[in-house]
Amino acid sequence: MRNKILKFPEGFLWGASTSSYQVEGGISNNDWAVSERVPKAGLACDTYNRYPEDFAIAKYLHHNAHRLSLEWARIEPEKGHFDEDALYHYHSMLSFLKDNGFKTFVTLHHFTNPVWVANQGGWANSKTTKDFCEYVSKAVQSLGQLVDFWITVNEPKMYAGMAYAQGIWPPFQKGFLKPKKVYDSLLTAHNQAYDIIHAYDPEAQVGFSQNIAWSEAKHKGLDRLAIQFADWLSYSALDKTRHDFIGLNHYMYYRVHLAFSWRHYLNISRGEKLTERGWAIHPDALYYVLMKLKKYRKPIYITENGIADRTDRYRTSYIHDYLRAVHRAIQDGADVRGYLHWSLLDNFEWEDGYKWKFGLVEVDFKTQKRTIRESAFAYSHICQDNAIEITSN
Ligand code: GCO
Repeated sequence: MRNKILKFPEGFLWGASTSSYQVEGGISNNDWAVSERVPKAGLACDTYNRYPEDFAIAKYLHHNAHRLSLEWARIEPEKGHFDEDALYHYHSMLSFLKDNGFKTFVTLHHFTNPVWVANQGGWANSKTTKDFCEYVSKAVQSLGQLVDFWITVNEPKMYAGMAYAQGIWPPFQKGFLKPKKVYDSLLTAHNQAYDIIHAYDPEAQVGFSQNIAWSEAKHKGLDRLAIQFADWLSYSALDKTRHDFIGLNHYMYYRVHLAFSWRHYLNISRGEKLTERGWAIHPDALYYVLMKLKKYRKPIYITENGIADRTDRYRTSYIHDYLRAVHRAIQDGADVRGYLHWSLLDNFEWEDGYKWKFGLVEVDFKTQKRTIRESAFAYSHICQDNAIEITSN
């Protein structure tokens, strides 16, 4: 047995991903914070105040890129009223990252909306797209010089599904046609934001993050049709948008089997290793998705990939195995230029509150103490070496 080093391309970006409501704390005026039907993030990781500590940890762990999101509700607490203090605060956060040599990925919409947006009907109201664009203009003018990569919207498909089809996220609607309308509005908003950002800086790098799973049919026929439909939802969005890069969030592998009871229409194959969250661990899935994304001839950044693993028993091998799939995809022609692990810190996991532990760094939510997990050190070596080491026979 020998050890083999698999090098990543020169300049590959390594880091972690976060989002404002999940880590910042102290946000009281978005649609999640005012709802009684979902858990509240409360103080979260208090990253809004503790960012120097958190970013210093990321630097210590040899990350050279970081993804965060701006909270629209902080920047524009009332329609047309922009909070200069909030913009100044984000300016300080991003300057801190830039001064420490990080490439910055900044998301403009990561699932949450200001209360005033929710009150006017959220993304089901076409006016919201125009309002979003005004917020984008302001953000770009104030922060543009500190941003290397703009991610306009995070997982538009997921957001439309959870908020307007499954009714699990605000505004808790279970519509049939609305989800598609909301999805399309988010993609329109993306395209308009793309133009706004490019008018400000023609060289800007703008994309959005799409969650794409890899699914296999248990049987031909209906199972395969279901997959084709799901894939069409994911990939057609890339056909009808303008983007300088593709942001890929990848977690899922499904073995699809349509059953008669529609509540259990989807089955994940047994025998798979599942994470605590119940998601299948299947690194080849990432390889196959990357192979499908090749045809767009755009740089690809993995803007999320990670595992809920409270005990940290599986995270190191998870990262290693998924990166091996990424490396193989690069060898086979996929233009992957960066990997941002979800997430830097344990954080607020939406409808499940603080149940899942996705962090490279453990957070004690009572004391706000950070403890770097073993897997974070293993990942740190990869970041530093720009390579993974494998054992081969
Ligand atoms: C998503 C989001 C993140 C989640 C992560 C883990 O994919 O839902 O972008 O906000 O926290 O995926 O569940």
